[in-house]
Amino acid sequence: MISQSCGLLHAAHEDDRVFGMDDYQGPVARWCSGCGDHSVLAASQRLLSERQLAPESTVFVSGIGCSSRFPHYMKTYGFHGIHGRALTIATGVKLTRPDLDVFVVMGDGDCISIGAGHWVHAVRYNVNMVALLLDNEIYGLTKKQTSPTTPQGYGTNTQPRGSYLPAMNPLEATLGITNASFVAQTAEWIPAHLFATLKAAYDHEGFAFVRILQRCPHFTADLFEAAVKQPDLVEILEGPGGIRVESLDGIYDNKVEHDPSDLGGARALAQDSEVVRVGLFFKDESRPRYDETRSLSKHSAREKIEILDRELERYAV
Ligand SMILES: Cc1ncc(C[n+]2csc(CCOP(=O)(O)OP(=O)(O)O)c2C)c(N)n1
Ligand SMILES: [Mg+2]
Repeated sequence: MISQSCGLLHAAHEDDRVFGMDDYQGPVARWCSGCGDHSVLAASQRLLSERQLAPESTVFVSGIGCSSRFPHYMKTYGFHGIHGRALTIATGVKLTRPDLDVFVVMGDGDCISIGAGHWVHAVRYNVNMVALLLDNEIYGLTKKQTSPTTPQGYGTNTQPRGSYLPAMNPLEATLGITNASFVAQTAEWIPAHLFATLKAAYDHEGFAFVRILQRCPHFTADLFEAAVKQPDLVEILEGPGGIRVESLDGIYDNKVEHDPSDLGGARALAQDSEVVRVGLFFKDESRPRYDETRSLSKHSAREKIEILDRELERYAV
C-alpha cells in the first residue's frame, strides 16, 4: 500500500521551495521512549533537508517490524511492505521510477533472517538506493525472539537458555557478496556519525548498505550499554575517502586508519572484535549497476506490453 501523505504531485523539485526538517515529519512516532529508531528518523529527516529532497520524489520502503513503521512517520511517499521483502519492493520502485530517491528501512529479522536471499541479491544488483539495517539484535515487534544477529548465549523467548549459535556478522557477510559497492556501520547513539554516514550513503552511486547499531530499551537494553557509556569502546574508521566527523574529536578518539577502497582490509576490520567499529568499510563506485543496464522507464506502458507479448509469442506452441 503506497501512502501519499505528502499530498503533492510534482514530478521534480524544480521550484523555489526550501524544505526544513518539519517538511518531512509525519505523525508522532509510536516507538517506545528510548528506542534508537527515533534517532534514525531524526537523522533521516535532517539528511532530506540537507540535500533538499522533494518529499514527493522520495520513497521510504520497509518490511515488517518495529523499525518498519518508519515510512508512517515520514511525510514522503512510503510503502510499509511485507516481512523480508522490502528490498524487492524497493528494487521494483527504483527500476520503474529511477527519478525517485529510494530508502529502505529493515530490521535484523527483516533483512538478515527472512529477507536474507533478497539482501544477497540486492547487494549484487547494486541498484542505486540507500538500505538501512536497524540492528537491535532481536525481533522487537514480536517480543524478543532470537534473530540471526542475537549474540551467542543471550537469552530470548525462543532460546531462554541463550542463543545457541554464534551471531551472524552482517558487515562481514555483505562484504563477501560479489559486486558490493558501499558498506558502512554507524550507531544511533552517535547522531553526528549517523548523519555523516547517511549523507555518504545517499551520495554514493549504487546500493549503499548501512548497518545501524540500534538500542531496544525493552528487550536488548544491556547489549550496547557499555559502548554507549564508554566512547573508547567505539573505534572510528578514518582515512582518505572515508567518513570524517570533526565534532567527535576529543570524545571518540579511538581511531583506526582505513582506506575504504581496500576490500581485504575492510573484511579484516569487519570481523568480530571486542570493540564496536563504525565508519565506511568499503566503497567502489565503478561496480556495475543493474538499474543502469536495465532501465524500464525508457518504454511507455503500451510499449512494455508489446515487448512482453512479442517475447511470449516466441514460445507459443
Ligand atoms: C512472513 C512473516 N513471518 C513472520 C512474521 C512475524 N514477524 C513480524 S515482525 C517480525 C520480526 C521483527 O524483527 P526485526 O525485523 O528485527 O524488526 P524490529 O521489530 O526488531 O525492528 C516477525 C518475525 C510476519 N509478519 N510475516
Ligand atoms: Mg530487530
